[in-house]
Amino acid sequence: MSRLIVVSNRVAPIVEGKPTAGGLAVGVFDALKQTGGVWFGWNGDIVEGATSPDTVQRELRDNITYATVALSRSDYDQYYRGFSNGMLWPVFHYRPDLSRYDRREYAGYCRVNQWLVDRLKPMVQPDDRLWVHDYHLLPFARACRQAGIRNRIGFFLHIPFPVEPVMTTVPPHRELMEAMCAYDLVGFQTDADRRAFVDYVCRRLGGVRRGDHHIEVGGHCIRVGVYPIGIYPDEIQQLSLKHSRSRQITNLKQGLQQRRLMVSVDRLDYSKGMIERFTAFERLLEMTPAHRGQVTFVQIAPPSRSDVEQYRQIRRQLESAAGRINGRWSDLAWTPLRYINKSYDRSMLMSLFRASQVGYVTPLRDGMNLVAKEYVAAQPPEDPGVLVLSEFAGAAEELGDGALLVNPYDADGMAETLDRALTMPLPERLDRYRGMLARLTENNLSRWRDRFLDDLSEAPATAPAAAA
Ligand code: GDG
Repeated sequence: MSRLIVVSNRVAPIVEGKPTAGGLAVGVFDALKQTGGVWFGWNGDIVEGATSPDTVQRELRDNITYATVALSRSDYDQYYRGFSNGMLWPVFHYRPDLSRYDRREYAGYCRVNQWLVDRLKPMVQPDDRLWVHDYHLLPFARACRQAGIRNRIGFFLHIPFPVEPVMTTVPPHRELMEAMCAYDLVGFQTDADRRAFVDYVCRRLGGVRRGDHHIEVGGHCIRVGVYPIGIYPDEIQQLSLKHSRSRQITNLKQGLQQRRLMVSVDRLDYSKGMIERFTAFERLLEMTPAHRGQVTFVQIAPPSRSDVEQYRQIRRQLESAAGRINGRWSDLAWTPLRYINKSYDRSMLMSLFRASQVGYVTPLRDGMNLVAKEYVAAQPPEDPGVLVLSEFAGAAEELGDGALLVNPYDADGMAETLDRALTMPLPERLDRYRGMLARLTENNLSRWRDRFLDDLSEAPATAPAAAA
């Protein structure tokens, strides 16, 4: 089997047996462990100055070479904080109103992509396959081709891909899309994302569909596919048992005194719909007096990207909403909302999911949302909780039959659905849980990886002349 080179914005070496943070890291690690290879990207270090140091640090562990670079402050500001997170992230989550375009940042984004390719090039062998991840690296393949790298290169987008009228709010949209067409395989989380990409390429770049899976554009044939990222349900179930009898979970249960528990876990991000979620929880208390004093909602939201203004803003809004709701509804014996701004050990989170009656996962837009999948997998099989899930999460395509789907913009509708979730009888909960678990088991993380890599091996190879 040919060697695999994974490229992602951030590389964080994984130590087997230790709990890790999330889907991308686990999936990539697993793929690399099987095939051996290189994981290349930024190590998270920022050095003062205008230019990033050219040194590539290498570390071999578990058959994987972690090859990482540091970024200069100005590259970090332009490529990562500026264009990736200040422009692409909001637009791809359908929030152009929150985006901010700066030509210098875009130039920095392209420059860092090219610079990363130059650092990687000496490590690439003729048979290697390259698997590039996420919105930070849309022009990576084009830069590879310009540097003479002819290997098969696949790209997977972890976040949504916006429809054409939204995509076109990114000023250099055409250039970015042309650059994306240098990949041999482009993969998305959902069919809606795939369709949006294909529509743009066919309508604006003169692409022509070739069967169900290919588009021909500019003399190059790209394979396009849908690969919903998964989890390992058995592993989550094991993790969820680990802390079930720990002091923290026992104390939490005692403190609840038979009250029902609703849980949400999200990076603190405006795309996750936390304000709307708080509002709907308050509507529940207004509309259904029977729940007052009887339900506690725990929102865990570890801060993220706090050097981007929009993230500081959403944090202030959430603090104020949480204070207002608790001020209005708490009494001496009950605090309705516990809003916690810190991160927890992964197995603690899974035990918390297991201890709760409702998983409340309502992003305004999300590529997939692994929390929704983890919530289901962590449930006690004989007495599972209910998943309330936004119809705008990629996970709704797979879990729509078992979860209670909501529109996060409809506070009254969400409040009614919460009431239904909190009072759902056991047979219906069992039925929904079993259906969802079967789906998660079938579409697990290995399947995501294997389908992507199989399709990459079958994608039409880049012809040297056409690619330059
Ligand atoms: C992007 C896309 C797509 C959260 N808090 C803690 C913690 N987490 C873990 C969760 C989950 C992961 O982080 C978050 O994954 P999500 O999928 O929910 O969201 P994003 O971070 O936005 O991820 C998303 C994903 O990529 C994969 O393709 O699904 O749509 O936006 O695993 O459990 N983990 C620990 N402590 C925390 O406090 N240990």
